[in-house]
Amino acid sequence: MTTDPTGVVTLTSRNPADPADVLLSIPAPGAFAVADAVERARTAQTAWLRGGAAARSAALGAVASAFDAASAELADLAVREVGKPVAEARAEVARTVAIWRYYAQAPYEPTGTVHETAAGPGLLLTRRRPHGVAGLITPWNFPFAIPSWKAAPALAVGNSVVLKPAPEATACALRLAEIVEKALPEGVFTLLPGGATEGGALVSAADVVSFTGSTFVGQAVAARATARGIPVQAEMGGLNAAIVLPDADIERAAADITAALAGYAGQKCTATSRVIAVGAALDPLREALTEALRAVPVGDPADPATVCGPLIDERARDRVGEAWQGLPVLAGGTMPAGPGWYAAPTLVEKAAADHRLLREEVFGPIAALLSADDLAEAVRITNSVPYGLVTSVHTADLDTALHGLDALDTGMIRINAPSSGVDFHLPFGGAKESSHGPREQGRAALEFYTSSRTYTLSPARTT
Ligand code: UN1
Repeated sequence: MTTDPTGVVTLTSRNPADPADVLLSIPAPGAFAVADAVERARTAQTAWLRGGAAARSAALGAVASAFDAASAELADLAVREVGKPVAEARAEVARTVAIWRYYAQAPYEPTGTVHETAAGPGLLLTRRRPHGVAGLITPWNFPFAIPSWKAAPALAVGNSVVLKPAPEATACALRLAEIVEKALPEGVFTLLPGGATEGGALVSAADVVSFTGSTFVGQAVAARATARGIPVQAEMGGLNAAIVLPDADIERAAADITAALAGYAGQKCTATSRVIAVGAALDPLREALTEALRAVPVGDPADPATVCGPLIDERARDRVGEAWQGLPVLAGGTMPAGPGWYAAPTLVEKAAADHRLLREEVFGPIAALLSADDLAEAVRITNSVPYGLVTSVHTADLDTALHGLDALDTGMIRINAPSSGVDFHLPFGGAKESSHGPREQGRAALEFYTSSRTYTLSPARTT
């Protein structure tokens, strides 16, 4: 984003693998446009809700089919605009189709409960109702899936939606909006591209807010929405650990960790950035992980073999380079030549507990190898950071999985699986600075986008 001397803000989106390739350059619409869009969305919402469950279900199903039909083209657009390796981009579009299909059934879900009165004749009911206009603020790293897993449940239960995507993913968002708008009545879904100004205006006008992005911005969004008294959820950073026990299949653990560290250049809040080897796991894991990371195909995201593509921009690439300074590098520690902002998947060791790498999210393909004497110490290390999103644990012991991890302060635990790549039909979220407010995804999202109303029904005549 750039601002000219007259104050006009321009949104520019570039190909991270070839920064000379500009996808678009458009003026930001400004705060008034957001307020207008929310007003129009509020008018459209009433008819959308009254239109009934069948109409909403059919519309969401039509969105799913349209995404399916456009999947190859959408994956190529994500490759070009946000540098997602094409294999992952295709998987993201497939996930997007499944998300819309899943929520297309949600309008038929029960919306409440029936209760006996405490005393006397009558009936007590609860019924969940939509909030009105859902304001969604989404990041660039899942340009189709994240807007979809927020918009689809919001729409299913009868809200209208105004979406403000990250500037880096504006072209993907415009294409997504084209698909979604076509299947819905006018004004029910509106895309408003923009930056902080538009995002702030949306939080000031919407009836419910869902945000995914940095902790810094997410906390400001949560504070502003809370001050207005509207429901808000914010999915923010992670500093996720992989705990490897000596009984684990070390080769398999190394493969899972490599996928979670290097896939899409570590640009996921669920990526692994700390690897904690317990006891005798340290030496074989160091060897297996170093070898696996050195073998990761790095390069052009359009190549189907690529696992680790470019970082989103130069600043993001440089942040990775700064993170390994002064530490022994086991794998990576280089910046392959461009065009494009590349950093090789990197593993470092001997980072002191207060090292930046162990305090702040780098959002790149880098992790620190740490060691613990036993599982209890590994859990303490895992919990020692301000974040608590997801932990992967690699072990053959079911008791460890079911009983040994109770003290972990993370919202998601994945046994013998990479920390990234979560399922959309279950609640998603974490502890501490990773998440604010209720969980998103799955059925939890249907609750978040509604509030419960209690009805007391007493008979008109008591005879
Ligand atoms: C995943 O790991 O499949 O922004 C999803 C993010 C997360 C989503 C991760 N909210 O990276």
